[in-house]
Amino acid sequence: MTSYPAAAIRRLVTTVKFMKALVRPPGRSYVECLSCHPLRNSIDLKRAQMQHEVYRSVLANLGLEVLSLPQDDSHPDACFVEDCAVVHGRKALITRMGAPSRRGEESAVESALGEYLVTKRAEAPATIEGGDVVHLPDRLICGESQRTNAEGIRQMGEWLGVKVDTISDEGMMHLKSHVTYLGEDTFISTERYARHPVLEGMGVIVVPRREEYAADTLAIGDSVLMPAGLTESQRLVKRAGFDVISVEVSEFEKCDGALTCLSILL
Ligand code: CIR
Repeated sequence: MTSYPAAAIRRLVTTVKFMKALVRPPGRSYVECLSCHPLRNSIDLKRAQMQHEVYRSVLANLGLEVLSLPQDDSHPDACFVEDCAVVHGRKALITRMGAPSRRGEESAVESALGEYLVTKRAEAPATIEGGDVVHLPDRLICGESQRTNAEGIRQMGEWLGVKVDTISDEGMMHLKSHVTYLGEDTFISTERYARHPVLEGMGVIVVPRREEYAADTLAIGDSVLMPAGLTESQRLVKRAGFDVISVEVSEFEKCDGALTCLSILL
């Protein structure tokens, strides 16, 4: 009989194992994306496309099969595929996005995911976006936010058959801009939710106030993708025992997007 070290077994139950990543490069209209970022008028499309190419190769180097949808020039925000679906196990909820201009992005995502998963669409009056959903192996934490309402959260929990905890705050756009899960029973969070009851009993790395953008991380196995330049937060995550991969996402930050937004893991 093979015996596995305790640390390896622990890692298996505290992280979600992904095989594939669905992505979509930014299209020609990307500079018209929804954004409140002060630098939104300086978005460089070529640079965004290059940064996306590097992102895809990082995922491939981590062993994921990268499924790339054709760009969608009719939806400026379409590269932020995460918002189009929530995957848990072998099921996906195709979302009804809270931002009306983004509705329609989900159709190509639905067809692609339908090859591998059983899908169902969220129905009005639900609104829900994947950027609000933090994935743990045995539960989800969902933001009730500017983009996701209580009915969206209810439909998601019912279809995916998983426990959902909620963080409600109408002042937030997406929960994952504030909290993400690293694995190993550890979150990374801005101060805003670091002491929220749904994180209780778990480790929480709190990012410094000037590095709040570092709270949106993408954990794949033992590796954690983090935005380049936020060195203090990267140091905290390394010190907690994770391998950090630093990724340039300046042109996505200018569209209020971040690392998780650019893929759906399945
Ligand atoms: C939006 O406002 O919808 C896009 N400009 C950014 C979406 C970012 N998505 C995410 O955080 N999951």
